[in-house]
Amino acid sequence: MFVALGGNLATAAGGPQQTLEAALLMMPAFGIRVCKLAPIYQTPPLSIYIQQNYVNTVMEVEAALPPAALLEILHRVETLFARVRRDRWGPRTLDLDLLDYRGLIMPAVGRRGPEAGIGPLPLALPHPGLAERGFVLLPLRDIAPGWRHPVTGESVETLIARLPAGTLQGIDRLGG
Ligand code: A4P
Ligand code: MG
Repeated sequence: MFVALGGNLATAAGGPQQTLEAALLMMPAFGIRVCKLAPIYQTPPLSIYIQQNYVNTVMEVEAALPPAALLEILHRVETLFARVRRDRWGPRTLDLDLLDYRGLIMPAVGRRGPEAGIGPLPLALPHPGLAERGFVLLPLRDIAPGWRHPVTGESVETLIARLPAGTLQGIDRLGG
């Protein structure tokens, strides 16, 4: 199971990188075991809104929870870090997306992206935006180079190679 972490606003824990690190430390208390963690990347915002750079990473987790319960817990952790849903794709303190739950396929219904409004959307797996996002695919490849998209069977390497030119520009691995 893979979870993407991202954020671009400060919290009581500190800047976005400190927030991600604090959220990671909290996982075991929620029954989520972090098996692998990719390096943290600084990434330019993908959005219709002008906003600060993000930090992004991906973790591999194990949890004895069905997918909806796992996502609910991830949302609870987001709330602990003062996540406020104001605009879809708007700035946020912490975003935890369930990328892949043991290859399970739950097709996305309804509209996605900024046009979708901020109301809740039904769980979709794998995460619908995954294949288009350099800031997800690069850290995913770091910890799971053999990963394949559950629907298309394409490797993470193939998906990265297919990203439109310029998508990876400005995505930098942070030291430490
Ligand atoms: N939802 C359904 N399936 C899932 C899933 N597999 N994982 C629901 C997570 N959530 C899922 O999510 C929207 C709704 O989708 C929720 O009801 C959730 O239960 P959200 O977190 O409330 O809203 P969002 O994150 O603003 O929207 P969305 O469409 O999930 O956007 P993304 O894909 O999270 O993109 N630029 C950079 N550089 N780095 C980023 O991390 N993130 C975004 C948001 C935009 N630009 C970015 C980044
Ligand atoms: Mg999200």
